[in-house]
Amino acid sequence: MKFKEKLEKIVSKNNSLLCVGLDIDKDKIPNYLVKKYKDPFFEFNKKIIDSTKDLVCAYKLNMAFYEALGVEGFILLQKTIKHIPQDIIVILDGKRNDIGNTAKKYAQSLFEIYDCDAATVNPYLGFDGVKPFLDYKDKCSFVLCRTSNPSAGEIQDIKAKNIFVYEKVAKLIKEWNAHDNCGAVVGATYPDELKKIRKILDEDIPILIPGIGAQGGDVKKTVEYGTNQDGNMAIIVSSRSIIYSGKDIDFAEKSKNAATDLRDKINKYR
Ligand code: OMP
Repeated sequence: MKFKEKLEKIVSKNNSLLCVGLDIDKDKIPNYLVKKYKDPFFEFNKKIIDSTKDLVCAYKLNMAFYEALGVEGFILLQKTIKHIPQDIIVILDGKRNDIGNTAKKYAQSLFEIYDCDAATVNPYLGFDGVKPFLDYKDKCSFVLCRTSNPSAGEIQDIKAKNIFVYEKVAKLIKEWNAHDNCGAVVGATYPDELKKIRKILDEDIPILIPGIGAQGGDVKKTVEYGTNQDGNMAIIVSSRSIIYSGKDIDFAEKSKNAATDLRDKINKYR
């Protein structure tokens, strides 16, 4: 099944644009898990997935948090992906890229070994670095367009030939979308830029929008500016504010409540 077909199905089934970020952090997971289980990280992810799977359209796993665990992290990544129900989108966030020959190996690892539905991709090297990802026509490559961090403007706000770098990237994403499998990453912390980027992109190009919750992005503006006219094609990410909302035995219940609140708030503005 093609990525966008899968996305539309799960958005409609769970009535949700919410993506929960499974950014596992050994300093933040409840202590009782570490004491009680042999594999506390998997227990954590499993419980979060089981309690939120009816509330999300996607899970995003940022590879940094897994790679920081060493070899065990790779096993955890695979086990976690296998535990996610088949009809929910899995996004692997590695912000990968390199020269074409190397990017091909990154794409192979993400899309074949881990078998994710989508990946985040860095556009800095231009098309030949992005093409190996786009060659996987059933998958989606979300290209960094306007990132959510405080220093984002240092490079992305440079104006060349009268347009900002992030606007140029948005135009390139349109060009790179020949197989209907390219998306944009735009931070919720930059609503004005999000509005401009949605206008540049076709109605049909999905935008992955992190920055809600811990980074303080505005939900109303994110939904109003980031979705298309039907209130779709935006995947709105929150990680820490959902998965670390509880510290004790009831952490999964607390995450479920936080995910429900955010899903409903997003739907209010769709
Ligand atoms: P929280 O701030 O905890 O909700 O996590 C946000 C997640 O989205 C992290 O995995 C970030 O690395 C990721 N992210 C951003 O925060 N900003 C960006 O501009 C891009 C990403 C991303 O590509 O997902």
